[in-house]
Amino acid sequence: MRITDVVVTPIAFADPPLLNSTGVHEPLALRTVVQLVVDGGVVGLGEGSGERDVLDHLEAVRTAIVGRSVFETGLIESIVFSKLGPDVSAMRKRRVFSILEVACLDAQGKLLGVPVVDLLGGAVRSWIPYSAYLFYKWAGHPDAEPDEWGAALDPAGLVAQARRMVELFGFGSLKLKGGVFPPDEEIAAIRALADAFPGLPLRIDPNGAWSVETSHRVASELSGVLEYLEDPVLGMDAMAEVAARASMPLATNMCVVSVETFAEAVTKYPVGVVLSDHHYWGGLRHTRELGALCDTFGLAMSMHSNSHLGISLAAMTHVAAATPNLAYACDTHYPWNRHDDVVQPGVLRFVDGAVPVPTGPGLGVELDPDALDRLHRQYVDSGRRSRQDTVYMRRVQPDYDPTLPRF
Ligand code: GKR
Ligand code: MG
Repeated sequence: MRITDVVVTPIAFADPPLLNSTGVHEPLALRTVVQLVVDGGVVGLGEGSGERDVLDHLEAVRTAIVGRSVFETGLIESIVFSKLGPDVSAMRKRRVFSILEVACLDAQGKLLGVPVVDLLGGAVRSWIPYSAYLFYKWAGHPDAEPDEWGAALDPAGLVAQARRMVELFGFGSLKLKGGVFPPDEEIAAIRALADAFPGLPLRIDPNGAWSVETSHRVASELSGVLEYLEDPVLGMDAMAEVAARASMPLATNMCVVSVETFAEAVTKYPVGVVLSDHHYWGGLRHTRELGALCDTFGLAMSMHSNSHLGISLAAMTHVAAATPNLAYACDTHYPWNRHDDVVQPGVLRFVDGAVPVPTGPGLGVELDPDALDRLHRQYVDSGRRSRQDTVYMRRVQPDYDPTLPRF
């Protein structure tokens, strides 16, 4: 059960031109895959951000982790925290540790012959509902053919995108990434979705693109239409001001993002729903603990996502299965990136918008070494080392200003 090697592989995979409040997704998204090699031949898998600093930090802790047992996740966490030193923030350390923790839990499950969810306290549900993650988008990347999804730049385009998402994956709730067009256009889009999909819960997330005043107005116009309103404004105080007058709960993955900010949240109550994300809450066990904290303080839980592949989807599914109050349908970008996955097809599938909790040992997914190689070569050849939505947007619209709030 000793770790004999930590293999870190940065990858780049195809991503459509999805618009958000800071620009647009580039043709390639970056991720890191970690293979934790254990003596006896078991390999634990982890996936996380592909940003340069994460790779550097993994490299910095790699040799200190070799030789430890995969069951010593507490010790590995303290190694990561002490090795990375005081100049690296706790949040950045948690991002690094989470990749290693998932790989350790995958290896533990494989050694014991049990699924990861059993190492987190066992499954309270066996299927995890996800929501359709709708984006305004261009038909294709500049200078490229239109992609399989086509354009979605107005209410009709978003309704068509939602229909395809629901047809392909059966989603039972819809989330719109907003903060792209003036709020009245986005209100019209939500209304069009409500008309086209009566009864389906709806959410909008402008990632802090609105002022407090605009948020009050949108919240009042969409009263009775939204399941929750996610991050309309930036900052805990502004969120609390909007929350005080909104009829629907506010939700966040931007102002309650750590134990430190959680403490502030329970005095200011900026949100009713915390979006967990094991990638930055420090792994699956800390996410499970966040569930207990939310329960204690009367907050509901949902789950945040960023562009990701199947190792992360498996990890998200296991932790959601083990967290009783993670009851809202989780976010996932997976439908946008699924063609380039690094795991073998079959285990991860959507039926009626839900993913069955894998039952095989560990995460229950298997690496596809050819896909990993191909995506790693793509990473090397692309020369891309960080996500730059604003820079990419400026190639098309040179005067694009990402300053928030915009509306
Ligand atoms: O993929 O453009 C995107 C999203 O805006 C993502 O970066 C956010 O982190 O999905 C996320 C969110 O809920 O804020
Ligand atoms: Mg969000």
